[in-house]
Amino acid sequence: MDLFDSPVLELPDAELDFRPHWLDATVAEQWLQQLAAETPWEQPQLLIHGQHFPVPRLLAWYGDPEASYRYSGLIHQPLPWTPLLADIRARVEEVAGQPLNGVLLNYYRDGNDSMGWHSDDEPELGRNPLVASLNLGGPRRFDLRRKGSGRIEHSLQLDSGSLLVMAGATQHHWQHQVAKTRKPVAPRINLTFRLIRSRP
Ligand SMILES: O=C(O)CCC(=O)C(=O)O
Ligand SMILES: [Mn+2]
Repeated sequence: MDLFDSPVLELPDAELDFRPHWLDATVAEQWLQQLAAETPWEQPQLLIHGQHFPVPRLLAWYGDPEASYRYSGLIHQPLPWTPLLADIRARVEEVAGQPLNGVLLNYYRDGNDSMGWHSDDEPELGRNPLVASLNLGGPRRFDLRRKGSGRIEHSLQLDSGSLLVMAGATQHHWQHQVAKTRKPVAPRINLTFRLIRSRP
């Protein structure tokens, strides 16, 4: 059966496949601990109106040698795949049904860490990017809004072990965010696997 034959989530102009219990909870916890400990986390500065602000989370970019990627305004060369990340990539590729040559790791240390509204529509991802997003650790809310609209149209709770695949025209029409929260939340690592088709 094709990945998107029976999407759980029906939003117009989007292709979303959400698998809340994709990964066993014990494995998710093991991967979280290992990735938190072995990743060379960075916190790049963003330049906004001439002022520097640290990105409100920690990041790392891994991938095949050709998969350089631009985020936070900077071009990042990929770190080489670790055995664990290579294993996770192989499993995620089976669901995605296509190769994925890079992964962005986002580490949300607590509810104060966040990711602002954006679409994953960088030119190097090609026309209709597939982004496969694996969640480990504390649950966070993932909001979706139409481009150009200020109203949240749909929210998902991304629990540990869940996998969200966005494909097709999703990034043309929709933006997503992970907002800050005052609720106490456990540390969370999100891995977004991508296919970089050309150099940025
Ligand atoms: O942390 C998340 O669930 C979202 C991550 C994301 O949107 C991204 O890396 O582009
Ligand atoms: Mn994104």
